[in-house]
Amino acid sequence: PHSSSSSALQPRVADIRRHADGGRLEIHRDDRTIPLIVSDRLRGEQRSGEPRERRRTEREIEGMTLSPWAEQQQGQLIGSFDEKAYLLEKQLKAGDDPYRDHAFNLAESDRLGSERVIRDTRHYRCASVNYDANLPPTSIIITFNNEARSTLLRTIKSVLLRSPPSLIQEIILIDDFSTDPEDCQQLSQIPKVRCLRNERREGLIRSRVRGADSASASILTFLDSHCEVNTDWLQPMIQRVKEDRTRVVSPIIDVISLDNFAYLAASADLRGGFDWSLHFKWEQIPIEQKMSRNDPTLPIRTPVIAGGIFVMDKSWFNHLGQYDTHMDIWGGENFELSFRVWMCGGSLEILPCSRVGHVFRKRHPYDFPEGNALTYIKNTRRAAEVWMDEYKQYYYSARPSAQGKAFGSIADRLTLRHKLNCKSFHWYMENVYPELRIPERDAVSSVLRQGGMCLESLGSDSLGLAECSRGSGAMRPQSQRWQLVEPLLRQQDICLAITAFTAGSKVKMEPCSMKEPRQKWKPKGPTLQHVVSGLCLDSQLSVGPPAITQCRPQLASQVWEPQLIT
Ligand code: LR7
Ligand code: MN
Repeated sequence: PHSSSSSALQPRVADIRRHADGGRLEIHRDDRTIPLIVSDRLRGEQRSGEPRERRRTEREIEGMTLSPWAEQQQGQLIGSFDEKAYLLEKQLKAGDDPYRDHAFNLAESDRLGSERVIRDTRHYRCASVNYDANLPPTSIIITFNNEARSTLLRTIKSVLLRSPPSLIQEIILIDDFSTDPEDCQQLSQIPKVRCLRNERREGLIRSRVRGADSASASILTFLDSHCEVNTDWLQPMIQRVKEDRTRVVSPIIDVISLDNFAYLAASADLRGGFDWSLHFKWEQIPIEQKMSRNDPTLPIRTPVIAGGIFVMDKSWFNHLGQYDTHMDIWGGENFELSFRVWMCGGSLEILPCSRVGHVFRKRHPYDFPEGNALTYIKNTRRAAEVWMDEYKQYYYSARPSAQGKAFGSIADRLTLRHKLNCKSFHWYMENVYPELRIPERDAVSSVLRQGGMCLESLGSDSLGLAECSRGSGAMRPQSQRWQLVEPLLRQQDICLAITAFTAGSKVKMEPCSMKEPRQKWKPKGPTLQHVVSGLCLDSQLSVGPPAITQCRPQLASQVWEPQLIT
């Protein structure tokens, strides 16, 4: 039922697999933007340490999720707001594709109503953790662009119903120039809810900054517009931030099915990670940390946060420079914030006793004025240029198309980094994310020798043979260092490519792409064969520049001897 347009985080494979031991049901997707799900039916078995009488029945679970405040204050919480009228004003018409406008099943969301019982997905030991009685209140900030009325309302009501009222100072909605201003306006009839509408589309980053600037509480809580908070979600986060304002904390993000809106428990031992293309993914916490975790209620350190759902002290948010407001629409701001928090003296944690559900989608239902890919590149490029120091080269080799794309001025952000006296990305790699592998260390470099001569790149277009340099190790000039990472013959992020598929065609260097057939090589005996044309790399020493010709391994000009650089 989904349209085929894809998001930057579009999952490519989703396959559901039951573990051999029958213990767990997990969804594996190769991009891992949706957390692993622990099947409800089998959760009891996983809690074998729990005494029998501690296991809750469904009825008890229901009793717990409808909090005491909800029961006492049902009326006051919503005030004069006419929920039924609000939802009825916008209904799917018979025959409409329920996925079209929001990339989730709107019919199912509408059918559910604004309040429902959800399973308390926390570890049972969370129920007996104590929090300070006098925790400070928070301003909830929700930005949205054309969110469905039923999901937006459910987000707000879950906050009002499942949080101690004294902790909710206000709920600030930022309507990011949605088509219908009434969506937001009408909701401000609900007590504590305020609505700010952007005069033009700003994107979630500038919208959140606007919300934060107008917040009156000293603690900020950010939520996406299609969430459902779970039992006691707020206290653990406010407690940690109250104890130390430099902590930036997130809940475990549970999964709300985009098809049937089932609320599914996410695995409790995941943290946020990424690859060099700055693609977010959930990953298992490192095994040593997992083994030393004997209290499942303790925080989990995370290298990055998913981005949408977190709590942060307002003065710390401002001190650290809020967000990079030159980032547009969606994407990348979670890396920028995460690097900044860690490198400038703070920390990021996931709190397992806090759970918030989120509808994970497969595509963006809204448009990107500059296009989805360009926007993601602009935003991540800004994050890489400001924060990643020399490690940004790995970003560019993983995302060659980012080179040469506009990203605006970063002078202000560099000044900020300097002023805050932040640590280096090298420090971040060593202390926060040592598990992230560095590509260069994995690919060994070698020279490609022909007698005393070596293959050399001379600028982007021309290649040639030159006397092999005497320098050793790091002193060896870059122009003679090659990494044979099949099928690519790389020099960092540029790769050897043929210019045409016919014999006699010259070779050149260009940005690497695993998908480019002109860049595919394989060693064949002493020669280097271009995979698709079947022709071999020939130095053509006396005839002209290096080219591809008919393979003849007995020809000295086709024999390449890789020699490791040590
Ligand atoms: O132009 C826009 N203006 C907006 O106000 C575009 C979006 N938005 C709103 C939108 O209505 C929603 O409330 O911004 C919020 C996030 O947009 P989504 O829900 O389309 O994004 P997502 O859930 O795919 O995005 C995750 O990554 C984003 C990177 O920029 C943001 O950080 C999101 O907040 C973040 N969501 C989460 O972290 C929830 C868990 C998902 C994961 C992983
Ligand atoms: Mn979202």
